[in-house]
Amino acid sequence: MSVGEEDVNIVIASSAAGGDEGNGSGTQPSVPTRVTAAVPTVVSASTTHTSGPTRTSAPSTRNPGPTTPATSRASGTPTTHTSGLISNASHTPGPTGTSGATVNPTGPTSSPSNIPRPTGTTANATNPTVPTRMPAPATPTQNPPRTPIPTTHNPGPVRTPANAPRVPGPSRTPGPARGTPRPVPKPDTGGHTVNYKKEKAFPIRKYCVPTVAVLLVLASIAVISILIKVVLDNYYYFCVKSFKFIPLDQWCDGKSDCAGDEDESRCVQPFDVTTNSMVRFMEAGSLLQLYASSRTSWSFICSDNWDASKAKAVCAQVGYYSEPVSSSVSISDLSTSSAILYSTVQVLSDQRIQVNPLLGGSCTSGRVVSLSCAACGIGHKQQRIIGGTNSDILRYPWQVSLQYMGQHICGGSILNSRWILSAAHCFDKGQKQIDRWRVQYGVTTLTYLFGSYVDKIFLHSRYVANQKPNDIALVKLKSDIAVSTSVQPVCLPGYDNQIVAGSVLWVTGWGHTVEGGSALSSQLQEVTINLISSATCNQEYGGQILQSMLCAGKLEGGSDTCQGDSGGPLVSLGQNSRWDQVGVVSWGDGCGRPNKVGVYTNVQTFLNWIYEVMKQVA
Ligand code: 4AZ
Repeated sequence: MSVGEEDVNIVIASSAAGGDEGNGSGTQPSVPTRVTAAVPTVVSASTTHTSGPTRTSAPSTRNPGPTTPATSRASGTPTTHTSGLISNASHTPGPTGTSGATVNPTGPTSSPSNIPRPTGTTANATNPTVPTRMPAPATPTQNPPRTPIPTTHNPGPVRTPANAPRVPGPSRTPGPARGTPRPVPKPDTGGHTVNYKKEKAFPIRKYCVPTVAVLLVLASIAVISILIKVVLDNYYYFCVKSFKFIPLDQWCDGKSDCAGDEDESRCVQPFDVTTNSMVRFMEAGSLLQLYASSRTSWSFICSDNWDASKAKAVCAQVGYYSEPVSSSVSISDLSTSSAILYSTVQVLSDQRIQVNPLLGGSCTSGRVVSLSCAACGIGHKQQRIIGGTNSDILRYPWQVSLQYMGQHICGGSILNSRWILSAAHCFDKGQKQIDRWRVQYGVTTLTYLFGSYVDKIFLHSRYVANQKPNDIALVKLKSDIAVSTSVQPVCLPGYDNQIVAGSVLWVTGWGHTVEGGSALSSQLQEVTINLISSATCNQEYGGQILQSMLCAGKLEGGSDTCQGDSGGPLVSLGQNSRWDQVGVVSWGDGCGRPNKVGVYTNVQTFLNWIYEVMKQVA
């Protein structure tokens, strides 16, 4: 989207009864916990071990024996103990709040000094009943792994750390063998036994080398597989039934190359509509009108005997299957001057509807039906800041990104939980394979993960590739979209919706922000533009502007759509304060050039095609 200066405008969308394609609709609006570089809690009390327990707060049965150098991992300076925490120049204590006990590598030793434990540190070294020594999360190089010495001991002989040269003690009991359960610690009984466990060096050669080799082989296989898949995906299609590859350009080329037409079965296809919908909606009040063939005319539907089942049946006729909302409007409030006819509706056993003319035009209730087949057009707040270019999906929750093989190709809009409206030319460049398309919705910033799968894609049957007319497409999703604040359908305009030249319109997309640019916008953009009369537009475009197209932009240039915006919605604030999609981004001469405004598919002229496709393909 190319964006220039924007005006602040209020939308005035006028509505008047007028001729159209014979049908139409409008539906009612609707910390991460900062891993605080764990301030090392170093309690540097340099209490050397002395004989006899002096602590009362955590009665330890451990009577320190003669002090042994802290460990071989330490500097060799005497270990200093505090209440449960050992502080030592080379011993990096655990971070505050860490519950790993900081222990004296020489074994649990009570300290005579009652230095308070640092806040938040759960030190259990002082607890004689907790012999397991959990190494504090210190740097491994500083604190090599040590095997806990599970046995508690009382005034014992000189204790030697497990990984220091062992000095035979008078009554050393060997520690438990590797892998054997740790003995349940018993309270010290005053014995002098110290258990040691000798740590074996990890046999790096034995285990690491083969493991690394296996990992390398697996990684190589994965890389090669990915490469093969990428090559195949880009150049070949695999026919599952006939178990063969065909060149990619034969997939979805209109000719069968695989058994059972497999290569032609899941492709973008034209859809020819030959029937006329018998349902339409006025823009004002979303008043329902049905075509009574017996009278060969459209009539309002009298509220007499109207109920939810009738509302559902009527909405199914235009391809809407969610819960409709209906209300009634007094006939006296109708602002139409044409001869008004009233009918009632009957639902047939096959759920089709039958329109019954009311004899004499009488309607007992004096009210007619207003019907919304979807809670649509509930979008951005109307008191909006004009001029900003960065937008938010909450403002335009119907905006979607159509993606092919993980690339954003076009915009689109949500009509209901299954259907997306877009432009036919989005599927021009060989992007015909349905299974490679994804629809991304509910996002402000373009993302490519978890898009919805596509079931079918239909182009208007009179659209010709690389030509401008009938540039409209419908995408049917494989599963329902769940509506939320960031995912909402847009309304289709009423059959009689009229927007006059100068009306303010909004268009959104992730397209280029500079003509000829190479990058999409990662954040959804919006731009405010005005409806330009077809007469004015045709002067610039040499008569190419048809009734089925709309022109919108700024004649001075600067505010426009661009590559990547195609298929996206041009919306107006319609009557009933709901957002109607009046256009689909289609084409234009460059982006944002003066007197070369954007050209849009006129949605109103395709209401019948949209309704019939959604109804027939349901
Ligand atoms: C495009 O290439 C495109 N300025 C879309 C819109 C416009 C131009 C190009 C209108 O998809």
